[in-house]
Parts: sequence; structure tokens; C-alpha cells
Amino acid sequence: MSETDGEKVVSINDLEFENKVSITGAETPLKDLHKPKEKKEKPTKTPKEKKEGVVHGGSGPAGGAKKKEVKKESGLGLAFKKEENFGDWYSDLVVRGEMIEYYDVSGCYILRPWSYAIWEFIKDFFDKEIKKMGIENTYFPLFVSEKALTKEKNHVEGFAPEVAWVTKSGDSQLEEPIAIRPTSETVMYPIFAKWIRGHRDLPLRINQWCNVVRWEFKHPTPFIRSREFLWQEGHTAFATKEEADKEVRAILELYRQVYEELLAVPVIQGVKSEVEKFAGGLYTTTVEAFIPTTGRGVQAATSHCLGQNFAKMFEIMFEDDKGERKMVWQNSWGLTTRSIGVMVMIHGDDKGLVLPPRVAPIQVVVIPVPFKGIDPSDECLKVVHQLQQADFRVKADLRDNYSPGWKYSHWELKGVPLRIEIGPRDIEKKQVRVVRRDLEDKAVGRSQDIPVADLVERIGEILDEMQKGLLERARKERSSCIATAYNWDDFMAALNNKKMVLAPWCDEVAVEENVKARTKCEGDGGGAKTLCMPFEQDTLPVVQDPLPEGIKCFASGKPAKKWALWGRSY
Ligand code: 87F
Repeated sequence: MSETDGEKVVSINDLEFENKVSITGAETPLKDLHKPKEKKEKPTKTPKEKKEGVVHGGSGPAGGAKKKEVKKESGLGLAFKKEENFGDWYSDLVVRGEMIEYYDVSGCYILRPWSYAIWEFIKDFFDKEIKKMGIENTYFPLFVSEKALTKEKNHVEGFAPEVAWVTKSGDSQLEEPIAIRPTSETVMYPIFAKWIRGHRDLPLRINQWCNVVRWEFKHPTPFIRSREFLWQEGHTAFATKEEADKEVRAILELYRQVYEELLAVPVIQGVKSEVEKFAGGLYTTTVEAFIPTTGRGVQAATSHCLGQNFAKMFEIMFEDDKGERKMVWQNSWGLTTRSIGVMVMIHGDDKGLVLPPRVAPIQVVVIPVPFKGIDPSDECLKVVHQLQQADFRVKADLRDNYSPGWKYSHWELKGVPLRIEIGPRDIEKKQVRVVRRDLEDKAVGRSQDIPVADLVERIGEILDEMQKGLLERARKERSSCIATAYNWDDFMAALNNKKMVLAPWCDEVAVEENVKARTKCEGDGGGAKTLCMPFEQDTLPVVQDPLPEGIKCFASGKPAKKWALWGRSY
């Protein structure tokens, strides 16, 4: 990976080249964005990461007496329980489930094929949908000049400490430091100004699938918060606000579909408060998910109407049909690999991952159960063939160095939705045993014998049922985690009970900041903030919209203007 840049050869992580590029996190103020500061990073390993490191090593007990015994019989069991120790359960799960491999740059993770395949399902779905809408894919460079990055000051100001800069090539200082894209508004919009001349050039609608870098200092969590992540970013320009508004909601609906229909994760759609919106834009819409085990909301994807702020800064103008020069209306929208982490947190259990069938890289695993010298491997291969013909993602595990029991645990840990067991008696009876991953060991219907002749049809039905069932179960649990509060005491009680809280609010910036400060407590992450002002949702507790006359803000006692959904969050 190298690029000849005038006389300098620039390379990243490639020791073959003499000149290495150094990348540093930057800090405010804006004008000094690229200048190295004395203190760049917090200590390289937070206690949390140290723990992760041990789990990742996988050998021996993890850093102290707290760690539970790994199941003896298979060595495959998770070391922690979801309800008892969520953080360690999650770190352990993503590694043992073969989603993530740790890496020696803090906050960066390797996405193994098992998780990358899930990203590809998300990508394929969304990509197809936006193409139907007329959006085209593109690719812009990874690097941003300082001039472009800092042009729209509002946009980058709050984010400046997270921007990573390339300042050196080998031993020599670059003349102009260049930033690594944290998002591509400032990369793309100078070019928009060039491409857009008249109303016939509009709408301009492009998207790119790429990586971005944000040098976060909060403790990293695989998928949820990493310093480099994958996403799609859509950037569009219109002649009118109405067209932009319409697209914002159409994209948000696609995000809802990705979460609910692919990942089986229920989300709440709404608009962000002034404090929480993207500062460079006009308004931000969001899909919000919730992790019941920790009682935290998580921003799942955002679709922004940028208004004309960027158009003004980057002079993105067009001549309308009357020959008048006007500024365009813009949107930007993004969905990241965070989505995979949210799915893992919601559906995973003490045995491992639970993958919804639509995003499971393998939907059915077929395992032979030899008995008295009879090896059912050939029957397994026949079943694999039969199901593959019907387009299921299926695989036989015929390894002879593992017992059937070990294989059961292994594929349960990896979250494969269905396993088929075939033994000599099944062959005689022309049937197979089908076992579902989504139900508890003793649950009715977890395991059933199905005639080989009905297999294709029944597997299809069961996978559909599982897909729906996972969403329904998650939605039920999520809904039980939404409380309504009309005053501070009820609000605090609900929050401390790991709930999201729907409350009448005066919609004042100072009040939101005050609530955040008052709810901050040691060791419990940040304070509560507004997750969104939900659009009408039939899955939410009854929201009386418009608010009844005279109702007061739960926090300030001033007249309430709207319902807001509050919560602690990731
Ligand atoms: C970090 C550093 C510099 C977020 C940042 O949400 C700039 C930014 O602009 C920054 N972190 N953002 C906001 C990104 C807005 C927007 N961009 C396109 C999205 C979706 C995709």
C-alpha cells in the first residue's frame, strides 16, 4: 500500500518502505489541529482492555479469582454470564464466537470472516435498496487537507480531538499535515461545488462503503466503539428542502429495515435534540436501539438533513429554471459495523451467539452421530446437497477428531440457527433431528424429528419463524424497558431501574445539559441524555401527542413542549 507523493513515498504499516507515516490523534484548538501535543493518549491499556487481553489469550484463568471456570467437557463454554458480568461476557463472546480477533493497536479490531459475512448481508441489502432509489456508489480518498476539513467550523469543532493526522513520512515532516477522514462531508463537498452547475445536475445522490478513523479516548468495545470502523456514508444534494426531507425519512426507514428485518433488533425512530444532533446540520433523525441487560440506549444509525450550511461554506450553488442562483439542500446518512455489536448484545446468551437466520453465514449445520460402527456421513452430505439446492446456507461438520457433543457446543457458540443431527436410527426412519438455537434447552419445540421428504419446506418455515420470533422477543423485552415519568423522582427511579424514560420536556439546551450533569454517577458511564424525540410509534407506550395543555417539564417545571425519550447510552 504505497503512494508516490511528489518526492516522498508514503506508506502505512508497511515496513518494506523506508519512510513510515506516523499517525497521531489531534487536539484542539482548531488552528493547531495537526500540531503534536505532549500528551497524546491516555495510558495504552485501560483496566477493561487488560481484561480483554487475557480473555483473548484464552489460556489460563483471566487476571484474578473473579473468572469462572471454562466448561470442562468441551472447553467451549463462555467464561462469564450475560446477566452477571455483561462487559466480560461480551468481550469473551465476540472472540470465542470467532467474530473478532484482537490487534496490537488499541481500539482496532480484526473482523473475522464470521462477522464480515454479516456485514456483507447488511451491505447487500442496503446497497440494493439505495440503488433502487437512484443512488450511485462512489469512492473518495481517505485523506483530507486541513483547509477542507476546517472550512465548516461548526461541524468539526466538537470532534477535533478525534481527528487523526498524518504528519510525517519516514523521518521527514510533511509540509502540509493531512487528516484521515472521520467522515467525508469535507472531502466530497468541494467536488459537489464543481459538479453542480444547473438544476439539471440535481439531485446529486452518492454513497460510499468505506472505513473511517476517529481517535476515541473512551474505552473501546468491539463493534460498538472502535478507532477505525466500516460504514456506508450517503451524501446527497437537492434543489428543494422538501425533496431532502423526504429522502431523510426514506433512508431512516431502510435503517429500520436493516435492524428489524435483518438483525431482528427493534429500533425507535425519532429526531435528535439540539444538543445531540449533528452540529453541522439542520436536523438529525435516528434509529435508537436499547440493550436491556445494561439499560443503555445505543444510536443505531443516523440520517441528517444538513440544510444549506455546507452549501454556504463550500459554495454549492445551482441555477434554477428561472436563471436564479440558489444554494442546494443537502443530506448525509450513515450506518456502521456497530450494528453487528448491537445484534450480538441483544440476542447472545450464556451459550454464545444467537444469529438471526437472515444474517447467519451458515443457517444449518449437519452433524453425523455415529453409533456401533455406523457412520452417517454420506447421509449428512445428501441432506446438505438437498438444502443447498433450495438455497439455504448449510454445511456438514464431518471432522473425525471432535465428538458430536463438542460440535454441538461449537456451533451453538457460533450462533448457527439450526443443527441437524443424523444417526443410524434416523437413517432407518428416513428422518433427521432438527434443533433450534433460539430456544432454551428444555423448551417445547427446541428439537423435533422431521421426515427427510419434508425437510426443505420445514427448514424454510422454521427459519422464518425464528427470524420473526427473535424480533418479537426482543421487542417485548425492549417495550418493558420504557417507562413514563412526569417528575424528577419517577424519572430517576426508572433510570436507576435500567429503563429508558419517556418524559414531557421543555426542549431547552440548558435543561438537557443539566439533566446530564445531575445523572452522572461514578462508574456508571455518562449521564442520561435524550435518545430522541420519537416519531409516533405503535410499539411505544401511549404518547399523547400533542401534549395535554399545562403539562410541565419533568426536569425544569417549565411548560413542556414535547415528549422526549431519555436514557443512559453507549
Ligand atoms: C469525528 C471527527 C470529525 C462525527 C466526527 O453521521 C468529524 C466528525 O463530522 C463528524 N464524528 N461526525 C459527524 C458525522 C456526520 C455524518 N456524516 C456522514 C453521519 C453519517 C454519515
